[in-house]
Amino acid sequence: MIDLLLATHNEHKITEYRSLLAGLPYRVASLSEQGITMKAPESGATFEENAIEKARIYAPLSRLPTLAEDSGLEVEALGGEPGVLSARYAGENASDADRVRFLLDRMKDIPLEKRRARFRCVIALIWPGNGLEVFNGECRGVIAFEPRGSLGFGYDPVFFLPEFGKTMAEVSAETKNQISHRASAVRKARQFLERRATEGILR
Ligand code: ITT
Repeated sequence: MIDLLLATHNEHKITEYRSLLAGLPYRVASLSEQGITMKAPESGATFEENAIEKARIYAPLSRLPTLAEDSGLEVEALGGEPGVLSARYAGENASDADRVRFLLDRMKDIPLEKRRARFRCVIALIWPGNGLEVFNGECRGVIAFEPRGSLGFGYDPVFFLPEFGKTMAEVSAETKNQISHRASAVRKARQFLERRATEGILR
């Protein structure tokens, strides 16, 4: 098994990645296990810039192969907001519930047919001294008028999935890990991760 730093301070992301990376020859190490407490500034204008920034900051601190990600929600009728500001949309110390309420308030006059949205996830992978790879995933849905469900995290309770007739917070973790933006990005990264593991073992 090869150690892979999962460079996030978000416990929910860690739980999801542990499932999504299962079956690959990696042992997931968290920032807290590595004693890394610093928080990347996330100064980029895009998910990709932020994911790369996080990977470039955390990889040298750990000296491990590093997976960083930036993710968030884009609402069509809000011109792509909250986007890269998803985690900070309702202020720095707001809770998930505060962010959901803030979003619903901003969207209170927007009719159902204009509530299309997507979750996006960009993964940046760095192998120390060995370049950078980026993988994108997305998941499409509709912003509900009220929160429903208690699974998942973040904006899941208002992210309605028409094909399931449920919000992302009402489908099981297993289902979320098949259809989410994160699952889609990991699926694309899988081959690369497998190849790198084989090269590492042969070296
Ligand atoms: P790290 O930077 O340490 O990874 P973070 O929570 O700050 O943790 P981001 O900057 O990538 O992560 O912000 C992502 C935000 O987007 C997250 O806090 C949620 O509000 C939202 N989000 C991302 N993925 C989500 C998901 O699967 N379900 C619901 N909301 C999600």
